[in-house]
Amino acid sequence: MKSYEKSQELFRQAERRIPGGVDSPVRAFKSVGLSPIFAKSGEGARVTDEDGNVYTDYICSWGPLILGHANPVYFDGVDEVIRRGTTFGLPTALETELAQRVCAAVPSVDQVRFVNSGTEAVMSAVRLARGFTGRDKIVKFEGGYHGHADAMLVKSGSGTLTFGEPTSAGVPEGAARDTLTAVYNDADSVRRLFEENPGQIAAVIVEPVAGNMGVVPPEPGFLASLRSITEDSGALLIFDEVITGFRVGYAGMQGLTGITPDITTLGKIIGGGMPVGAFGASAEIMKKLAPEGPVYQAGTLSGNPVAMKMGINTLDWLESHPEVYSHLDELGERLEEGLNAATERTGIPASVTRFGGMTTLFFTPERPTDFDSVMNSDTKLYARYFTKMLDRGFLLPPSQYEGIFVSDAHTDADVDSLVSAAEEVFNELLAEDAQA
Ligand code: HOZ
Repeated sequence: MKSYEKSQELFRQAERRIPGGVDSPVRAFKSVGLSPIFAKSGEGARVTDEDGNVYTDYICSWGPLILGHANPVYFDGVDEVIRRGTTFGLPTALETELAQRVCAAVPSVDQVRFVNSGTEAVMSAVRLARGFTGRDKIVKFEGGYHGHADAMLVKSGSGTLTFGEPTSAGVPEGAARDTLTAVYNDADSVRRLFEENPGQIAAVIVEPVAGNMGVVPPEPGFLASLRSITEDSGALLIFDEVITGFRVGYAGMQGLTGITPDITTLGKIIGGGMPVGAFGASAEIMKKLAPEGPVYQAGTLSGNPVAMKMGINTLDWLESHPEVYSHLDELGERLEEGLNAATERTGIPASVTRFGGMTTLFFTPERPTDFDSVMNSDTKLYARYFTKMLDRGFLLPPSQYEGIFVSDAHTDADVDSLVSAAEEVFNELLAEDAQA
């Protein structure tokens, strides 16, 4: 058994001054019945905690670290940027440099504005959609998570789902009233909302690969239906590509599918591990934003030079190394096949979902396709699995409702050892249950 003593002491100290001891709820490890490990350092695919335990990391900061931890690529020239000054409250050339790269890569984006997080990106994109269309209602999907702005915390995923509050306390009725929810992978449920609310829906917002109720890929035709439903009714389609942007391919999910949304939100990878978000669209839509147009949006640290530089470094590497994407896909496929085989051999009631390098092992025999089927998962079994895997040196998401992320620093051998540890753990869990 590993010792987690130092992490536990740090957590006790943190709890005194930080609510729940953490700055983002999922990392509290509460849903897996543990206290969190405190990270000390990361290198490539490994994280070392404060007790000196080393793990192969399958959280990867929930997506930004596509090149692994502390890859020198992120840091090239960053020292110099820091020494010149970290924030000015004035534009810098680096913002335009990153904007040029994003606009060249992402089909729907002629212009982009940088913010500090995915939450901010979505909050601003929704306001922009409302300002552009003159309509108030927004359609989102059950189990879809788009950050923690009031209007998005309705039947949402990620931590809200993990802790059983998909519609958060503190969201005023007024803010939630204009948020309609549909069923992921069910275009008819969206059509019905448009029929019931004619001329009132400003936008449909969707994670083109759901990544915050566990990974749930879109069924064939689903995203295309959203495109035609929104087009037919004068509403905008927003792809929340905070996770999928520059991850499933250099042009994101819209590049892979050829389905072009009206507005795209981005984050994570475009900051190379620094806090960044962005939203972009056609020039026609973006000109509605202040100072050109009437939709207000601002931020003191937006377009921060250090974050811009790290984002530029990351995108430059990805653009010139397209093999990163095939590598992630191969790792994901190997993981999916390995876990499926282990599941079959042991008879553990589990199923695997995957898109590219994003995977979830759901403890339900039927592969989930939407929120309701995700909710069939045995979260207690997941918690036991998580604990045993952590002890074997595998850092998995501390919640059933999150995705496993691999990076370019992961290897086939990493994936194979995860799979064989998982099979060992499946057998242990089944043996324990047979004895109980
Ligand atoms: N699912 C979240 C990121 N998309 C997890 C982040 C967190 O809550 O810490």
